[in-house]
Amino acid sequence: MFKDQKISYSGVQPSGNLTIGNYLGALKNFKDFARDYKCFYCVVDEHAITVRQVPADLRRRTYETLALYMACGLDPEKSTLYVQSHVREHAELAWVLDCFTMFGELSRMTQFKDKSAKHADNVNAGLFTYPVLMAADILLYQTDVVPVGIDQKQHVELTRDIAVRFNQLYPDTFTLPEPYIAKNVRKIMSLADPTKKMSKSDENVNAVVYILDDKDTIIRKFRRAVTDSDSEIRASEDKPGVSNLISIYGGFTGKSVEETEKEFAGLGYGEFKTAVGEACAAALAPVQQRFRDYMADKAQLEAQMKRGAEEASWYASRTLGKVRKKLGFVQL
Ligand code: ATP
Ligand code: LTN
Repeated sequence: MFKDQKISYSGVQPSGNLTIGNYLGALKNFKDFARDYKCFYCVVDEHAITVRQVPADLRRRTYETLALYMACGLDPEKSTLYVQSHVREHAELAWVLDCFTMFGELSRMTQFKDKSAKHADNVNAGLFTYPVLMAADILLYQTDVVPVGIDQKQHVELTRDIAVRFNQLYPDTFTLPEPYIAKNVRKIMSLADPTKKMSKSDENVNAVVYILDDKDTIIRKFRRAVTDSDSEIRASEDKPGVSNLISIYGGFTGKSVEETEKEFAGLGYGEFKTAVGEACAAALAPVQQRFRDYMADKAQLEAQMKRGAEEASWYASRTLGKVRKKLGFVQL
């Protein structure tokens, strides 16, 4: 589709207020690909409805997520920024790929296991086939690399398996994608329980730092973060609280674990937590300012959505056309 250009593709669900986990694990890295790759970044609203959403909130967050993409430095002139439900090919390819995905494979997905435990009253088929829709997102654009947090690596690997299976039957249909996981930042953990992922759908707002939190709130949340019983600022498996803060500090300042341990050697948790809060607030301030500017012009955001959807549809329809033909669907 793009002869000499590699493709980067990713998506974020408009299922809650975005967190610094989303920022450090995903959004912040998106723009690193913009120079050398053709980039597609999607607001995956169809994925979000696998758990119940309030329609007005879903709508507002869809605008906000698009505005955050731009506030994080993505230029809509260069990257294709769009909303998943505006491009019908996603749902259509997902159905086809459903027929090339095994029940056993989907049963092994840890996100399905976690989410079905969390939403035991609504274990719907969409929650189960969620990774197939994600595979459709990725494969429609002949993607080479998918920048995501480590929790999504399993889904990208499944996407690859589905693509290999399809290509074996119908050669040269899909490019095989690779996940790209940011180096220093693995998984950002909850500030209240550092053995649990920081998640935008966490009910405890103090466990989560949101990208749009103001400076005082950010510092207060970090000061309350759960740490460990001794007072040494050192990363290790038996110190998940401090290790998480070191990882967050590194994500915002670019400092390695060793540099951070050295910088805070001999100092107490109080000082370290304040420094993490300050570094986080300083890095997010310009993002928040740009976000407010973009949100102030809804018509412009809608124009952006429309343009993104038109661009994305053009590419998506080419891949889907190829798939339909290969499968033996009658072309009219
Ligand atoms: P939800 O709570 O609704 O499941 P989420 O917070 O996990 O949502 P997603 O929209 O599913 O967010 O994720 C968007 C991107 O952010 C994905 O690439 C995901 O891997 C990354 N991400 C989410 N949470 C974290 C985290 N705590 N640490 C690192 N990366 C994360
Ligand atoms: N499943 C991802 C969101 C997502 C995505 C994608 C990420 C949907 N489609 C395509 C990368 C590429 C999540 O839950 N974070």
